[in-house]
Amino acid sequence: MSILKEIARIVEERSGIITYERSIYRILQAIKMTNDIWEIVSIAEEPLPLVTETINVLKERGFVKINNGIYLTENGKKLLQDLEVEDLIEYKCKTCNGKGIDLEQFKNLYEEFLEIQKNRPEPVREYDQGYITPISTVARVVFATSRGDIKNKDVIILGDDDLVSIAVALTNLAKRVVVLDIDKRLIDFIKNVSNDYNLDIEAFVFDLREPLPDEYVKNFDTFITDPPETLPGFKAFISKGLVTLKGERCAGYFGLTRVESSLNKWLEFQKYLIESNVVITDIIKDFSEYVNWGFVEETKAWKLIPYKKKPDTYWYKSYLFRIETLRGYKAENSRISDEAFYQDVEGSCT
Ligand code: N4P
Repeated sequence: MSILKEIARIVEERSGIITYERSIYRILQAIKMTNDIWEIVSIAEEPLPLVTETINVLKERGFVKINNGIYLTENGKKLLQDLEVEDLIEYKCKTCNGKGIDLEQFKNLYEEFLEIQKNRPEPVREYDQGYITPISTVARVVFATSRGDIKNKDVIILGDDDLVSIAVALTNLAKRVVVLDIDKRLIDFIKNVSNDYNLDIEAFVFDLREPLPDEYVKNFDTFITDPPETLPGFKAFISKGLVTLKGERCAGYFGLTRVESSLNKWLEFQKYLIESNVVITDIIKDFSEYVNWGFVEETKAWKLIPYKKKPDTYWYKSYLFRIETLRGYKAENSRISDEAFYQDVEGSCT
């Protein structure tokens, strides 16, 4: 059996996550490029528990050693040579940082948003919060604008530690901006900003596991959200998003990571969209970068990493998805049980 296959089998057995030879290969590529565990997870694009388990096996076999970083041993270097492991170079556009949009015309909006968000509530573990950088929030809104989903539209944001509602309102383009979040601190913050800047944002405390009240049903053109990445969490947020939409050819936006979701889980998410008669129109890699959250030492990720050091780069990123409803699409407005809502075997950041 090839060494990649052998390691993949052991990692799959121990982690409970489907592991491919390519998963192991990608982790070796990442180790070749950096010694930092968080960067390795980011480059490898495999779930963090799969990456840390792979590093355990590589260590047991004498391919790596841990010394406040991950280092290849002589045997490890030889393994990489034998497998002809190559660097992964991204050739990303330096102007837009891969987001694919030009923010030039939105400089003032960005400056204003940057100022406003300075005393925002910090993320809490209870709700698996973790917000994206201000530039990512503004880019999300500009991207949605470029797709025709903001101007003269009724827009709803489901869960908003990213403060997307504020950025949408600052464009002055939307007809209506509504935001729902479980966290009263966020709703109070958004309401205060809305009053101070005359933004007319309608903000309410709401737990998205509950069925949506009538006033939110079939009343919006566009929804924007960033779901927890368990199947129940994803379904709760996306189904509620779909429920808010007026009808056919309305749009939804959400983010998905590779840190907390394998491609097999992505497939489950995509199956759910297909079953709902909803189509994906856009996927943009690493569109959103997350500001490192204060409670990292309380997370499963912290327990799993082979040496304890806080991240010092934006290593946790999400792909931006845009979806559209098609004829006969289905949207369920049911109560979701809170079993495994925030974390499954692949998750680790809460
Ligand atoms: C997780 C953040 N707990 C980071 C640390 N997740 C939700 C945050 C909403 N902004 C990210 C989920 C991405 N789909």
